[in-house]
Amino acid sequence: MILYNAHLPGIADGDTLVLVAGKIDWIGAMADLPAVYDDVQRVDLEGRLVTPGLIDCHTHIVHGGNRAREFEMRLEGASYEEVSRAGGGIVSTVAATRDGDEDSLLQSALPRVDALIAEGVTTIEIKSGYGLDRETELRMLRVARRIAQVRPITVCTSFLGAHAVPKGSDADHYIDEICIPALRAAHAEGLVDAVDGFCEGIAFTPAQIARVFDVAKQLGLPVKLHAEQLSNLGGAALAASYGALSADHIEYLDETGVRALAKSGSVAVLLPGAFYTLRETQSPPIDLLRQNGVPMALATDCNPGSSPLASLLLTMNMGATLFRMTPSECLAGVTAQAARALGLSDRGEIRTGQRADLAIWDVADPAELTYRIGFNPLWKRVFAGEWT
Ligand code: DI6
Ligand code: FE
Repeated sequence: MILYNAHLPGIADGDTLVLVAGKIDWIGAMADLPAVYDDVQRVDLEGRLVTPGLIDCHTHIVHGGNRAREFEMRLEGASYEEVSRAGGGIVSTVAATRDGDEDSLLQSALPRVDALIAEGVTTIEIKSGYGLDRETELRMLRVARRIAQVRPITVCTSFLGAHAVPKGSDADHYIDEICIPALRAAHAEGLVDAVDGFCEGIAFTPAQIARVFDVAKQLGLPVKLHAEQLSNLGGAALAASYGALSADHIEYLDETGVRALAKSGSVAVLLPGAFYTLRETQSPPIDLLRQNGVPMALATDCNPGSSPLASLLLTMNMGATLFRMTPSECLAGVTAQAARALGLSDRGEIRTGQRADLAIWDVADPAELTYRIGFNPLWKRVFAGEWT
C-alpha cells in the first residue's frame, strides 16, 4: 500500500510511505517513487499526520472488579497507603481477580483495551500481579495472550507476582514458595516476556525483589520495576544493576538513581495517571533525567486502584501539564521510547524496515495530540500494514 500526501514530521521532503509485507518499505517524496511500486494500491491521506502506532508500555489492564469504593474513601481523606494497610488496595483486586475465570477476565478487559485501540494504540504491555497465587497469576497471563488473538494488537506480558503480599502471608515465604515457583511455571508455559516487581514499603524490599530478578536472569528474561513511587528504597538502582528495560513511576528517584539508569540504558517510564489519581505532590526528576540522557516513556498504568485510566492521549496531556514534558517528549514517550521500554526494536519509529503499525490523525501539528483534553482526532489505524 502507498500512503501519499502524508504529513511526516521530521522527514525532509517525505510525503509518501510504501508498506509491503507488513513493514515500511520505502519513505520519500511521491515524485521520487521508484517504478517497482507502480502497481501498488494508493491512498491519499490529504495531508494528515502519520505517527507510529502508539505503545502503552505499562498496564494492569487484566483484573477483576473495580475500586470505586476505595476512590470514595480516598476522597474522604484516606491515603493510598492507609487503604492498602486496611486490607483494601491491591489485595482487594486480588480477591475479585481470583474469582474471575479466563472468559470473564477477558470480557472485562476488552472494553478497556478497545478504548486504547480507539486512540491509535497498536502495542500494549499487560502485567499479572492480581493473583498472588500460581493459578491466578498464570490465568491473568493467559488472558493477556488471548487479547492478542481477539484484537489486532501486539501484547507484551510481564510477570508481576511480586506486586503485593497476600493477606495472611509472610513476604519472604511468599517470594520463595509462591512467587518464584509461579514465575517458573508461567515461563515454562511461554507466558512471560519480562519480569516486574513492586519495590516499596507496602510491598517488597530490594533484597526480596533481587531474589525474583535472580530467577529472571537464570531464565533469560528481562526485568523492570515499580520503583520509587511512594518513597526511595533504591529500587531503580537495583533494577539498573540487572540491566532493566525500565524503572517505572520513579517520583522519589534521586540523582544516584538517575545516574544508575543512565549507565544501564534503562528507560524511565513515567505514569502521570497514578500521580494524578493519588494527588501526589512529588514530581519525578524530569530535568535530571533529561540532563543525564535517560530516555523517558509515558504509560497509562491502567489499573483499578491508582490509575483507572484508559487513555494514552490524556496520559500525554498529563505528562506535559503535570510533569512539564514537551509535546515532542510526550509523543516519543508513547512511541519510540515506549518501544524501547519493551525491548522492541522493530517499532515505534517511522523508518524503513519498521513494522507498519501506524496511527493517522486529523491534526496539522503533532503537538495537538498532547494539547487537547478528551478529544480523539484519530482518523485511521494500520496494524502491520493492514487497515482496520
Ligand atoms: N503501582 C501501581 O501504580 C499499581 N501497582 C503498583 O505497584 C497500582 C495497583 C493497584 O492499586 O491496584
Ligand atoms: Fe503499575
